Amino acid sequence: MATATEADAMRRAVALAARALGATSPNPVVGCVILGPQGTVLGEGWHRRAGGPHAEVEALAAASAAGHDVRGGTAVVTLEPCNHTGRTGPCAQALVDAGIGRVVYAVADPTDTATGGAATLAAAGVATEGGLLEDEAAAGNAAWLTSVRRGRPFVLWKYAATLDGRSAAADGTSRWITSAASRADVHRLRAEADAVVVGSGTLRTDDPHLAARDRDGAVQPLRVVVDTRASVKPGARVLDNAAPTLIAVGEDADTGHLPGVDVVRLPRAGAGRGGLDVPALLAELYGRGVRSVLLEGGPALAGSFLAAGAVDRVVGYLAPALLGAGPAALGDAGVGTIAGALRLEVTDVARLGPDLRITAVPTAPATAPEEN
Ligand code: AOF
Ligand code: ZN
Repeated sequence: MATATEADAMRRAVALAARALGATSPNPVVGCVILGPQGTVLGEGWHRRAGGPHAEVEALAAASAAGHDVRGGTAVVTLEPCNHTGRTGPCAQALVDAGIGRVVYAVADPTDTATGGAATLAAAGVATEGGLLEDEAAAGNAAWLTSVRRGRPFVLWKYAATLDGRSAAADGTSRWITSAASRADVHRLRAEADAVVVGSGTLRTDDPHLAARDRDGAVQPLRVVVDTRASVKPGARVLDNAAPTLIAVGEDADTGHLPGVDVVRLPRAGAGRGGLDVPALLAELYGRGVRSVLLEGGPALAGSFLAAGAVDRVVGYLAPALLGAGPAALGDAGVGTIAGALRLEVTDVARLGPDLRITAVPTAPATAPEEN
């Protein structure tokens, strides 16, 4: 049974892990706290970058740099220590070699490559316990865990709308529906995502930049434009050097005006929908190491993702304003009748300045409606 001190250390480890959100893909975020036999903190660490040292190794190094003897201590870690030699050595063995006496972890490693650390530790005589604050730690790693389970990136659809659900006025103007506080929060979402995806309509009307505002250590997301006919203009802000950019176009699109731009050709969506095939887009992004996608718009693209069962979380920023006319936040999502409504469960409600931020997840696992 884990102690209260270990639970506190796990909460700390979850917070440490979160520091690297958006920076570790295709790897998870992981945090680790090493406790002495009396429960004092000897070292802390977190996984900062894919290919860099794992959290356990960072924490052991921090303890050693501080001159602490970790023998007989406890390692508290958000993910089961890995058992494999990948870009770095196996953490289970590193903990055994350091003389750690007990390991408490939150979430079992779900990958075939790295799993088995707990068994290795137990076989070496290390007391090992899994499942401490599993839900909190899993929530902190939701994008990575979802991507492992589904074999495609985790998708968060974000929109901003008035209380009557409109994202622009009748004349198309949309700046700024929500407050500065909400917009700052969106920059945090961008910094935490591996890729930010928009459609060509949004590009035309807003000419968005889509980079994350400078934040300590933030890795810029890949900016992705779904642009079936390659309508993006060479001077678009999204094509500057602030962050990498990928333009996804149809197989037959003319891209002669986009020399030097990273372009991928994808099949068209089936079943009478416009635009590109969403699963093909996600597969392309997954192949590029993207594990979390922030889908920013517009309404037609969001509808395509929802119709494809490819949205894992919805974050809506609702401004206390009414427009009464103008485009809705969401376009056709393949729902023809009330029985087909995509039902969500609200997981969080927050006030951001004058606005409301509502976070919700699909109640049934995200599958294409056709499959139901
Ligand atoms: C991490 N950081 O702190 C832990 C991980 O690519 P590699 O060789 O670094 O291995 C990545 C895998 O190792 C990862 O998918 C996960 O299963 C396991 N544990 N990974 O990146 C960490 N503890
Ligand atoms: Zn490891």
